[in-house]
Amino acid sequence: METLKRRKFIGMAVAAAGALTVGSVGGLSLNAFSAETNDNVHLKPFLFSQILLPYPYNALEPSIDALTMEIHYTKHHATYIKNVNEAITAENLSYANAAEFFAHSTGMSPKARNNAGGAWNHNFFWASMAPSSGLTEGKLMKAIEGAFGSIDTFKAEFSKAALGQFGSGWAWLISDKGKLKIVSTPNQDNPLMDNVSVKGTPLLAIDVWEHAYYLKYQNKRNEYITAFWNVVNWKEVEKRLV
Ligand code: MN3
Repeated sequence: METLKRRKFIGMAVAAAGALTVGSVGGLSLNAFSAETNDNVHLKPFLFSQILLPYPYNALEPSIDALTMEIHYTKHHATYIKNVNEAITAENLSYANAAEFFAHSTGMSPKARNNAGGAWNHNFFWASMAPSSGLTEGKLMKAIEGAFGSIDTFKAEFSKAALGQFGSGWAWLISDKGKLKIVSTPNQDNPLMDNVSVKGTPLLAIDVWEHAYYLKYQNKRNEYITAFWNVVNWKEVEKRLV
């Protein structure tokens, strides 16, 4: 018993000494960190990365064909990611995240801005779709009905914006300080960029560049937009509504 107590005491003493050592080391590294911060040490800048496609290339058939998905993801999107990260390095762009990056898009080089938009927009677009769709009762349906009157009216107005976007671009459902709005943007611009006329939190997007539909739908953008409604990931859209 006596031996056990002594051992226990020794063990505690070692633990206490260990704690003290750790504390000292912690104190030292904290001081070192403060010094680094004061010297304005360059932090690693935010780089864009491509999300893993949340479903196989053929998962959205027949609405979106597998070959279009594969080329769109592996060629178009991958290239935007590669190019924006090249621009970030070459131009020494140092932002903490995508939101901060886009808040400074005015004055950026076309390479940085366009490819950043392409990188982010496609990640958002892939996650906006799913093999099985279906909008059920909930806060999203309420918000859409409140803003547009009905789901059908919303779909009609969103489709009109997508169809009416001249040339390449995107149509978006956004929340502008809690108010739902439909906007469209040219090229790879998005509603997070400080240069766009109506900014807001993106909730849903459709890519209306020809590369998004031409293999299957050719010039019939309207048929692609109609098919898009079959694969909208409403659960994801609802999650984005805060
Ligand atoms: Mn695209």
